[in-house]
Amino acid sequence: MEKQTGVVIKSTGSWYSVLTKDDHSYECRIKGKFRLDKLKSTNPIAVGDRVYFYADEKLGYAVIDEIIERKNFLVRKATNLSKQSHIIASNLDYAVIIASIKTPKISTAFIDRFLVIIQAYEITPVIVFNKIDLLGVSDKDYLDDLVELYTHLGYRCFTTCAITGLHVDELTTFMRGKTSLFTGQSGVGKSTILNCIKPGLGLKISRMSESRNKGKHGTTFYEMYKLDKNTYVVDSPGIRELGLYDFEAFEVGLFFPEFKPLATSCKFTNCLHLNEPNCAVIKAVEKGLILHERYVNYLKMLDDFNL
Ligand SMILES: Nc1nc2c(ncn2[C@@H]2O[C@H](COP(=O)(O)OP(=O)(O)O)[C@@H](O)[C@H]2O)c(=O)[nH]1
Ligand SMILES: [Mg+2]
Ligand SMILES: [Zn+2]
Repeated sequence: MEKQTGVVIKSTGSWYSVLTKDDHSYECRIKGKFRLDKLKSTNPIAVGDRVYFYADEKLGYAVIDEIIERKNFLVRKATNLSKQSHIIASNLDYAVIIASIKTPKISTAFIDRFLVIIQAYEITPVIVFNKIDLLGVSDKDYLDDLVELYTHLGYRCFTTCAITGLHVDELTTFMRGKTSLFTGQSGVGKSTILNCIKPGLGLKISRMSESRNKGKHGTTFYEMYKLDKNTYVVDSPGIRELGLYDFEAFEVGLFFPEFKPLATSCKFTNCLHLNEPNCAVIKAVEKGLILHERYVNYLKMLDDFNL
């Protein structure tokens, strides 16, 4: 039978749902010895992959036999101990981190880690502060400071309330024609925002009592949804999974935009800005030119390297 192309929107590990341009969905398997990865990944095909497939009449199901080269992909370590990677999703334009100031409480360490990792994979990070309806006056000031900080650093920020839909339309417009990954702590409102963007999507919303219980996830695996023609979004279980896979310690600072112009003034070329003499970054932190909290979050990331 004739080959068709489509995009992988769901994977169970043995079955893949492939959606064609005209919105037909096919349940596919992969060809016996299908291995294209030079990377040692545990999954040869991930959500977001564009593939060629054909319906095999003898087998009675469709078979994926070729993958179109990926523009980019996001990976995590398969398990803590293994050297193998697991591809989370591919061909992404944006990775959107959803955060709330309260319930759950915001973690700028999470956000800063996310920003570094996403940029390393050449995907554009975006920040959404949701649940702004819950904020009192001082919380609002804090939110304004965060938006100013991250906007100034060059990241696109949105502030939303997914319950009333406030400002969600701005995010919708921004995402149009692109493929985005949604991530963030459990309970921040990822599924609620998606249901708000596309009523009828019918994603399961976790009750607050559940979402406060860390580690419980309403979403258990990655699935891609078509929001409209050429607009896709992947809802992901949580940011905890994102790690510094295949990273060198000195590279972390390259993804802190406010460090970058200073790094050439450090005495050592591969300065880690830890405690080296004549470090321009440390000096800037001391002078208050770099936000102390950002620097602390940077140090937390370096902790992963057992220096
Ligand atoms: N007050 C308020 N609650 C929200 C908002 N967005 C989501 N929620 C609630 O937060 C809880 C978790 O939402 P959910 O979408 O399941 O979060 P997810 O785990 O990130 O997908 C649910 O009880 C939602 O009703 C918001 O903007 N304001
Ligand atoms: Mg969810
Ligand atoms: Zn330095």
